[in-house]
Amino acid sequence: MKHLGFTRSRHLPDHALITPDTFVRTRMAEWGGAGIVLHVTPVIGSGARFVQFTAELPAGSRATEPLNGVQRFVFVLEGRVTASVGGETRELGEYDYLYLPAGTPHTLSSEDAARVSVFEKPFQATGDATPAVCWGNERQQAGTPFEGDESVVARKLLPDEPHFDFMVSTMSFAPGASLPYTEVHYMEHGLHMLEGEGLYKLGEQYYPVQTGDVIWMGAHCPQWYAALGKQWSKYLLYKDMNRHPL
Ligand code: UGY
Ligand code: MN
Repeated sequence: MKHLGFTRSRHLPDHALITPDTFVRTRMAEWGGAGIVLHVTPVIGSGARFVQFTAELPAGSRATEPLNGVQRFVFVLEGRVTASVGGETRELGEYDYLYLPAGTPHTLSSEDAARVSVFEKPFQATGDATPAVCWGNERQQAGTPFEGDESVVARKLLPDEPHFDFMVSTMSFAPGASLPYTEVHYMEHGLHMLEGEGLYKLGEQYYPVQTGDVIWMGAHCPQWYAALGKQWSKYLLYKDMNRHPL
């Protein structure tokens, strides 16, 4: 559908829909030769407090930790990635993920081409416990019905503890299922459509969305989703949590 400048991508002050036909790659020093598609940054719309990007790792690539003070969450979309943290090395495959607290030296390398979705956020310390490294696989997480609806399943990928200042979860929807109401909240979202298709209401607009699309929802952006098609749809969702806004 890339002709005469047409795209489904939209960039507004409180939300953005970013479709793969508009992805543009850059490099980042700590990602070696990887192609980085920066989706959500502090300069999007009226501003975001986190960063979301897709890293396209070529065969033989190697990445290291972000700037000091920044946490990283990595989710494998495709291929295999070798992660080394604190003397431990593990192979990550599709839907495996890894959370790295701020200031955790690590490497992420790939023998063959791989694609990962990454969220990064400066850590807001509370004086209480600090988060530890977390490994997991999305498909092994127990799902819970979202607000009591069995046709909408939420899976939390990080511990639901107050010392974490963000959560990454997945939301899965049976065809025809929807969020129970239009949400309006202070917390921001970064979203990656992993499976299926649906209709996303952002602000006053309704957007058809499908696998591969990325969405940014700024603070207080009205949001609602309904699944279309014949299969369950699923999205990966970042949300800041557990901190006073001031
Ligand atoms: O909990 C949430 O904020 C989530 N239901 N939002 C969303 O899916 N847009
Ligand atoms: Mn929400």
